[in-house]
Amino acid sequence: MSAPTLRLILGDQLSLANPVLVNADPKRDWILLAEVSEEASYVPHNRHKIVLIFSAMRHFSAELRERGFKVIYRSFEEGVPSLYAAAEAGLKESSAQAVLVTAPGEHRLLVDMQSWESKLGVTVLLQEDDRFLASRDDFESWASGRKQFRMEYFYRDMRRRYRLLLNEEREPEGGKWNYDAENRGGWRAQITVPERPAVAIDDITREVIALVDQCFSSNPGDLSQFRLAVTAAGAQSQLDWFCEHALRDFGNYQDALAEESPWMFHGLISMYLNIGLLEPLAVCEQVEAAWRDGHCSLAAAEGFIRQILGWREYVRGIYWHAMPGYAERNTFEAKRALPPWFWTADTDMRCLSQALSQSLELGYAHHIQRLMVIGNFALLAGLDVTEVCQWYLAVYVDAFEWVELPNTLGMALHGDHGLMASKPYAASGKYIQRQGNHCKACRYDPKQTTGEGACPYNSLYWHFIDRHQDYLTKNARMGLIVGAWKKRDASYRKAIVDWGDRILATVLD
Ligand code: FAD
Ligand code: DLZ
Ligand code: SF4
Repeated sequence: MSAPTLRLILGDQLSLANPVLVNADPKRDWILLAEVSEEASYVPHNRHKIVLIFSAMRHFSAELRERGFKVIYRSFEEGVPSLYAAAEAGLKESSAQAVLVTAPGEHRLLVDMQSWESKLGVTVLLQEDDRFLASRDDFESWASGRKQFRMEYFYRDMRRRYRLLLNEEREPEGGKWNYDAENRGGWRAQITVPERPAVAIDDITREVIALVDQCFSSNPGDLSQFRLAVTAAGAQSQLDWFCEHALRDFGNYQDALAEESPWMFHGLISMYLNIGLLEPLAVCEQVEAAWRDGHCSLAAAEGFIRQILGWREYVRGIYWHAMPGYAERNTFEAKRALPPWFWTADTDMRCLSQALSQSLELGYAHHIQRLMVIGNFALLAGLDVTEVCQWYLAVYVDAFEWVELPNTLGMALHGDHGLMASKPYAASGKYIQRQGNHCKACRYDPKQTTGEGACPYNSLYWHFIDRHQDYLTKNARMGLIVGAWKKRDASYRKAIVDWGDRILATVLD
């Protein structure tokens, strides 16, 4: 029998398909999972995220033991400082001769792990994370020779490769690759948002909640509202519920904003995909089957599959393609300090206050809230790119840098000179008014641009266009807007820019 190996499983690698488990010999090898302070505190993670990860790790280790594996589990109370320290102690305890780990999803940890072999004095093997549908090499071959990356073309290749939503001629079902135009409905409370099913909280989760309450008391997150699944079976029930009750309306209201619901008809599955409780291809296949069985429209199924097969894989490709320099990019040299109310949601801007408060309390906001309410505000106000990215990494339960950074720095803040998205997602209050029903109850008026009571998004939008006109003119679509702006009377423009300055000096306190 060859020498035992120590197989380290990280808190976001909790699936039986994890490559380090595939060839593991339960009689010979040791599995290591560790709750460590370095991972739990490199940003002030939302408490929901820490509970989710610790509880899911504890459930997963119990499952591995039931399957006959020898598991070393370090709980947070033991005070292990880092994954390196856990591996070092784990080697002594197990007498293993090598460490095997699936490559982490964050660059900082990958760099750290690359130094382990020389420090530990044993072989440290980093396996490729094959839980994604495009490997890093796949993305590089797709990207090579292209001047511009556009998700749509990547997505079409992925549809062909995985034969999703294709007809017998291997053409897209319904004759179109993309039904985005049918996914942009606004919200006027036309229908009732279905009640989400409760998730049972067992003793393990209860214990973790008590621990996190005590040790992370100043982090965001209201744990009395904890409602996440912590096992693969629990995550699957959430997905089943979504396919039965919400997928049907996901398409129509994908881009909508609602006063009465934080999640509307969204899947609420990103955290499960990201930590290994759900598998992306199986999710896409289940959604395709729901469409084929008549449970939803093609537009709904295509819209949902596009997010997972397209966007999720694309952003991961961009991250590894462009790191480490990516995190330093800042197209607009945005440096204004993040206002303290990003951590309290205490602002009169109704749409923003609601998006911030649910992000802080629940660790969740849907895509349009992240992009067009919070991200758009940060873009227009020129908030510091690094601070904004750190905020996103901290507050969301599904946040890991490989997915958070391209979405925030690239898509929302356009900090990467358009590598990720063809134009900045900048919009005035008019867009938010069209997409939802927040404005009615807001103290600001989305129809006004200047003066007391004018919606701050409006003057800040034109302030952004004005201060970055040289850059924006080079973009075909933004160029038209800059052209129209420049044709306006100088005194008209000055009044709006002055009002924008005033907003920046007052609202951002
Ligand atoms: P649904 O709307 O139901 O979508 C289904 C699934 O598609 C999601 O679960 C997710 O896995 C995937 N998906 C959708 N859009 C994207 C996208 N742009 N990138 C990657 N996957 C996508 N997603 C994260 O998983 N972690 C993050 O840290 C994160 N940060 C974001 C930051 C910003 C500024 C923006 C604009 C988007 C961010 N997203 C992030 C993408 C997206 O907003 C979330 O995946 C989604 O809101 C999760 O909720 P859901 O499961 O209900 O998604
Ligand atoms: C996010 C997180 C947290 C809060 N805690 C742990 C932990 O204690 N142990 C662990 O193995 N992983 C944790 N994680 C997930 C890691 O931060 C994640 O694996 C890396 O960020 C790479 O994606
Ligand atoms: Fe948001 Fe402006 Fe509408 Fe208020 S008026 S909810 S700030 S878009």
